[in-house]
Amino acid sequence: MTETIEAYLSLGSNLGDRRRNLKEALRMIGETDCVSVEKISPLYETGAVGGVEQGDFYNVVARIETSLSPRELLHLAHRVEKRLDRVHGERWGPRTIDVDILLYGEASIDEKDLVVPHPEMENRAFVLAPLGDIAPLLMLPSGRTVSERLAGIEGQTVKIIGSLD
Ligand code: X6L
Ligand code: MG
Ligand code: MG
Repeated sequence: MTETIEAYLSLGSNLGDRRRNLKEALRMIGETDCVSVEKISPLYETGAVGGVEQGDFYNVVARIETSLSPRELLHLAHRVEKRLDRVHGERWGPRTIDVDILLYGEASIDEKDLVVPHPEMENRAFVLAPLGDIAPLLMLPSGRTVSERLAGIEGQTVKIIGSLD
C-alpha cells in the first residue's frame, strides 16, 4: 500500500449476536485489499439513542490505514452491512451492523450520501468514548478534544464491557 490515509470507523450492532457481528465486520474490513485495521477500541455496551425504543448496542471504533478512496470505503461499509443481513427499515431502527466513516485523514467531504467528518460524531458518547480510548490526543473537527466533548454529553449511557478478542 502506497500513500495510505488514516481513517476512523464506528461500528455498532444491536440485533442478533452483537459481538459476533462486530467481529465479522472487522474481519471483512481487515481482509479487504488496501485496508489494514490498526487498532480496535475496547468493546462498549451503550444505550440506544435516536429512533424507536430498542435494545442496547455494542459499539467499537477502529483505526484503519487505507489507500481506498472515501467512496470506495463507503462501498466497503455497505458490502459489510449487506453480508451481515442489515435490513433498512425504520430510520434509526435496530440493526445487525452499522459501519460509519467518522474521519478520513484531514478530508472534508460533503456529498448527499457521504459526509465526512461524520456530522454527529461529536454529539455521540458511543463514538467519543471508544474513539478517546484509541486516540486520546486526537483533535476533533470542532477544535475540542474528545474528553472535552464527552464531558458535555448528558444522558447517554456507555460502559466498557471488555474487548473484541
Ligand atoms: C438528540 C436527538 C440527541 C437525536 C441525539 C443520536 C439520533 C444518535 C440518532 C440524537 C441522535 C442517533 C447507534 C445508536 C443509532 C449506535 C447507540 C443515531 C442513529 N446507532 N445508539 N443509535 N449506538 N448507542 O451505534 O446514531 S441510530
Ligand atoms: Mg450510524
Ligand atoms: Mg450508517
